[in-house]
Amino acid sequence: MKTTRTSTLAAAFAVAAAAALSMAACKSASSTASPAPAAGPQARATIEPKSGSNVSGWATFAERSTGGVRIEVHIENAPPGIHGLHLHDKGDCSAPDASSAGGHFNPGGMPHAGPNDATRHAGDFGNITIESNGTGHLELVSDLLTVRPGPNSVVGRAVVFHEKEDDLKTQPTGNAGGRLACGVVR
Ligand SMILES: [Cu+2]
Ligand SMILES: [Zn+2]
Repeated sequence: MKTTRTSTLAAAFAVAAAAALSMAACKSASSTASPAPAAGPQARATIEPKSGSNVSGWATFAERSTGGVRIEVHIENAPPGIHGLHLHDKGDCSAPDASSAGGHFNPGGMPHAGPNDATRHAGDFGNITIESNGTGHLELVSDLLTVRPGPNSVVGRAVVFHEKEDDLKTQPTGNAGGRLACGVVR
């Protein structure tokens, strides 16, 4: 009886000690971490159907306090599979085939490539995978873009969703085919 009680107490103490330790860990972590960064400049695009498709969606751009832009893209009603997705030079989606958006945004005068290549168009977001239900989601961070005004700003450009997969090497388009949807970044 006495042994059982002692071990129960010991267990209770161990739990309390662990809780105190984890609280202490939390406290020291929060006191040494830098405060949450204030929200930086943000921009957004509403992606609309082009070339007779039903594809729609949105894209958001958030400038990080540590540099670079966090990009999130959501696509709906698209053909399942892999599709090229880029930021194009001109914020003009008025043409029925979105040709008005121009070529890939390329302020650095680089060759076309993939989003993980050091040398690439700033607008090279690579590909987005569309699931069998017609939706797709893409998240990436780019160190070649800003949201605030400047030569690399995303504002006044256009997000374009393509018919085919971007092969990440064919110049200057990645051979991604037609433009199924387009949205101006504002
Ligand atoms: Cu494109
Ligand atoms: Zn490109």
